[in-house]
Amino acid sequence: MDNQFPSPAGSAELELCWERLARQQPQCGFGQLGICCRNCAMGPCRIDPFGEGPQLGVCGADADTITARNFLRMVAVGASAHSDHGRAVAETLIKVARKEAPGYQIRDEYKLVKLALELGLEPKNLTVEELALKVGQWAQNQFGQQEGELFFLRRAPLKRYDLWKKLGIVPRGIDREVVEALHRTHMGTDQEYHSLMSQASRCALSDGWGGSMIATELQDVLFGIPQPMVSQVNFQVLKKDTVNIIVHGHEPLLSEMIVVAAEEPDLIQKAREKGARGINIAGICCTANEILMRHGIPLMGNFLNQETAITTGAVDLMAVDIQCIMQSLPAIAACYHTKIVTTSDKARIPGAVHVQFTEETALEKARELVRQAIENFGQRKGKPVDLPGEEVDLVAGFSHETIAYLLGGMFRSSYRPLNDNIIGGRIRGVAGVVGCNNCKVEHDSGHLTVVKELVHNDVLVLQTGCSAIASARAGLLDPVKGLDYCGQGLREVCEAVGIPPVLHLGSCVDNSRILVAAAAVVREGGLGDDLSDLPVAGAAPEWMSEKAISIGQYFVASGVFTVFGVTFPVLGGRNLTHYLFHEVENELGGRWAFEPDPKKMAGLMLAHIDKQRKKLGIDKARERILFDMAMRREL
Ligand code: NFS
Ligand code: SF4
Repeated sequence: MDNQFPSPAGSAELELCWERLARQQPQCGFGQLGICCRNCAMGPCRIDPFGEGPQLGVCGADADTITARNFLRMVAVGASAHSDHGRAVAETLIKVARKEAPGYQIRDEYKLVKLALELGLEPKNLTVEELALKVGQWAQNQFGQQEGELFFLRRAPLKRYDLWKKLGIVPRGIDREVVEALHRTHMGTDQEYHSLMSQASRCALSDGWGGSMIATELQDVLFGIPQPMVSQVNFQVLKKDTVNIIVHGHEPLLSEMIVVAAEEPDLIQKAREKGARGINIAGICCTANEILMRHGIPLMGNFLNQETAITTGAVDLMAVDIQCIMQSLPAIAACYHTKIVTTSDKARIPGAVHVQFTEETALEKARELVRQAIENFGQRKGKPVDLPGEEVDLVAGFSHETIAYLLGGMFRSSYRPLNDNIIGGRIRGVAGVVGCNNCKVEHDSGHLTVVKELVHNDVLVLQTGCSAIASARAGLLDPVKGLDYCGQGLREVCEAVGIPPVLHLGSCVDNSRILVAAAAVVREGGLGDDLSDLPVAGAAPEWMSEKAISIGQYFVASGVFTVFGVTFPVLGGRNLTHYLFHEVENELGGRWAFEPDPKKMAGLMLAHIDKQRKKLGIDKARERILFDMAMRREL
């Protein structure tokens, strides 16, 4: 029997996800194609992809039904993860309004009032707390709403909204759509893949235009709309002579408080007494993105760095909250001095210390964690620390609001200049490149190939999640160095505005910012009257999470051409695959594609963008611009 737990540092037996992946080989082909079902006890059933063995499960379900049900379940899980995060933010806002959450405050009254007005609330005669309470309760009700439709859907262009209505996929309430998705996938319920996919759209829309959008909006109210700021990324953001705390996971609720606690003079003093120069915080995954966007806290890395961060030997404490946290962390940390602390009662890990976080005690708990880290710093003495690579500068903190402001200026903040540059051809189109790392792909290589190829071809790239961290590490978020990768047209625009060619919009729930920005571009005019008219495309080159599938589905249902790499979970259902890759475009205007080669992936996105430009009648403008440049060069 092989050793299941890594042995002390430096030993060849320390296993990380790549070794565990190797041990899993060969992985199940049925699972990869999505054609196994264990939804009832007459199974598990599997369909023979070669057509020789069984083509039906015991209940008679065929390959399309089985893959469609599995896909819908992925959407439901992804949507619930994002949305439960949104719910937690709404609950916090309510507690802040009731003064039950000391430590928190409403940082952005402007956004609160703007949101309240949009909701039709009357802010006059109300205190900030009273208004926050109303907005928080409104948000909470969006989750449990039984009838009607989610409010933020009306942020979409009218044509899109009408299409959703016509197709009957307007989400009623966030929780309701997730529950219905699970119900439909129960044995013997929905057994028609089109029907299952329409629920996939409805459930995914309740994520993108519902739970995720609520998370983003209310986090902006509580913690402030992100503003562009400079920060750093890589192993080197951990310091040999400071207490190093890593925050990892997704919600900013706890990490915001850790940031506050780490700046308190008495705790800094305590750290100094222990011989440290100070207290240093760095992030991993989306929690990292949240506090980067609002405080400039440096990024340690993305999903595939969570284990290697520990193996640097420099981490005194890693506080995790929810989602994308590997169960291996405590065992790896046991080989070092690192302490792993879980903080959410939704996410416990054997071997980790648990410090229960609540909004009421958040600041206190954050201080406790910082104290534990300081205490643990002493254990690091004399042990080797290895911080490879070098620090890379980045600019992050873009939001729908700041993009409009940067482009249009303080007094006439607008998307007009962006639209004009797209119409005029300097910017060929806009792409959202998002999502995870997957240890089946060389770390970050998928993201970087796609992003570099796009900016080289004058496509402005918007990013979130682990994908944004990948680009940060490669210098693409540097407004000066990033320009080296740009085509001439994009370069001119970025230089004029002073932005990098790759804009970091935040965590994965902040993909909702991309939806809002895209709707604003449509509203600005000149590029069609629906999201599906825009010269835009989406991609997740290294996806692994069910959340990514939910995001992909709401992009497609919002009219966006969306390409995923690595693998695609329904390939064993031939009709379903054909539907998602082709036919669905006739209904939704967007469609899925699968392309594991990142260079080809970028090619597909560019081809789609060019097709859209042609349909809009703006393909000639670009030719003219390029011709001009060639002529200029000749001169
Ligand atoms: Ni998104 Fe963020 Fe990263 Fe993937 Fe996980 S951290 S919410 S799921 S792995 S991008
Ligand atoms: Fe097999 Fe049907 Fe049961 Fe799935 S639901 S395990 S296909 S019998």
